[in-house]
Amino acid sequence: MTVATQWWRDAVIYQIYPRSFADGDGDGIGDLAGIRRRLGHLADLGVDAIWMSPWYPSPMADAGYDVADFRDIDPVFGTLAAARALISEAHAAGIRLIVDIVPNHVSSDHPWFAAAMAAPNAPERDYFWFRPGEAAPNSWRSEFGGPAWTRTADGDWYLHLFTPEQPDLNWEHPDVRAEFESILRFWFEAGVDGIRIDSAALLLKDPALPEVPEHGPHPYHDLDGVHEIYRSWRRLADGYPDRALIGEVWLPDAERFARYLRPDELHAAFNFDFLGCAWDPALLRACIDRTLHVHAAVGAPATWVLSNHDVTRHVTRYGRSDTTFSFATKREGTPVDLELGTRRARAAALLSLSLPGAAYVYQGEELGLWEHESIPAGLRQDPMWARSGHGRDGCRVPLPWSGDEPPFGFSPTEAADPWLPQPPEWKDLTVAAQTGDPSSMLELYRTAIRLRRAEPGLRSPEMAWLDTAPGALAYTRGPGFACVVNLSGAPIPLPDHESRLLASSPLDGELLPPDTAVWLRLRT
Ligand code: TEU
Repeated sequence: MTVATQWWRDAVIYQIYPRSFADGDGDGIGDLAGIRRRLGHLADLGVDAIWMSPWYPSPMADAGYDVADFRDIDPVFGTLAAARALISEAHAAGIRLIVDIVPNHVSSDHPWFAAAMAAPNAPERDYFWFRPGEAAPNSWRSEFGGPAWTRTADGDWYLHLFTPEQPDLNWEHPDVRAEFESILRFWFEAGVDGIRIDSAALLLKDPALPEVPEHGPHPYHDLDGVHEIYRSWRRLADGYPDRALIGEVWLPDAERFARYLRPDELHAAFNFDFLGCAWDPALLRACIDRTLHVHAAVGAPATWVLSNHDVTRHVTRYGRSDTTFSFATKREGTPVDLELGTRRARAAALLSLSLPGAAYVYQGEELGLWEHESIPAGLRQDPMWARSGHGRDGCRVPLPWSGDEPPFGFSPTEAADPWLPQPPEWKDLTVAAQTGDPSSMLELYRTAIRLRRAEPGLRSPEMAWLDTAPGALAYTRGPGFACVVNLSGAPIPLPDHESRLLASSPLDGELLPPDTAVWLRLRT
């Protein structure tokens, strides 16, 4: 893999949330042994790369996004030797591997924070945001709810934009910068193909620690100086062949978002604009245009993301009357039509897999899993739930592989219960139940990903809108391929075509029914 392919520009990248993919040792928690055993599923699906959510030693206050040691693997997941074996087995199967780096904060169990807490004058306090005072330095709020400051026994306060077990690092300190460059090198030398950068826009804080103003510059979100950090990471990544830096950048302003993708910064970033967009033809079209426009301006590939481990699964989102996503309005437990949501999710798969750029698949979306919204409060694990009453556990439920009842092949027989309960209804959504069923979500994804590689149009960087019925989206990719998505309430005619390649639901004669997408080969 030494040829420069810029593989990240059009890859299908599958997100593994390791706690919930497959359990190899029977403790009810997914692990590397489980992933290695199930690599065949990803090869059958045809994905180009895996993004591994954090697998490092962690007290798991935020499911591994609280990292105690960036150069090892948590024993619950396995060992560094198992991680190296997974990287080479994935490569042997033609699948690249991306690790998740969390630079905004570390675990309160990290040696730096332990040293900082050991004495009020410890030099390690400068690696974090410690401040003296009777009251907290300001009223910043944690992203998960509650104050962003916690007081130590000696009276100082420290900043944590997430849980108190995730103290924020001080990126003004040169040791912090040097440490993360060393961590990047460690993983690049271990052979990983890319880095997903957690909370990438949050790293720098205004040292004056002002209140968050209603208008005007934000004191910790998207500060201009953050770009210098990513420029230095890019210089580092460019020292290795074909490695990608992919940012988790949540920014409503598309122009500010694109700054992270300038030619000397990150290679790609997650498209949360698309993820949060309503199932609405005008809004989706505007989102796609905006995405392509801002990415083209900086020469970066677009990404298409429908779900991840933080957001309501899109089968559920698309089955509600309001189909948008935002953390503030999760609408957990409000009415949902899963049949409609599934139908739309199938169409959305053909949409996102046929737009120019890279497509991300969150584990379980290829099975059509929905958000598990009735997990009893006592079994919830997400700190966001404890702090705000909105939780992310419902999208993190262990995958169903086979069988008629939990744990659905997630764990070996005679194992502990899965760490989150699986809905019994998922017996119809297991990999085994869907395999070979041409009407299943899994076979739709398998076929679509295979065609994405095989159809010359889908490999073309070109995309052009086609005139179509109101309420529908239609576009060509290169001269020979078109996708039509009907988001209106009535069937619509298809454009002139040579053959039908794939449809998300059965067609009605020559008509495309509502909430259906079709891939067409055009006469050239
Ligand atoms: O999520 C980051 C995240 O949730 C923030 O970006 C936040 O929502 C945003 O700034 C709101 O404007 C990542 C991980 O994906 C998540 O699982 C972790 O809990 C979190 O970071 C902390 O590491």
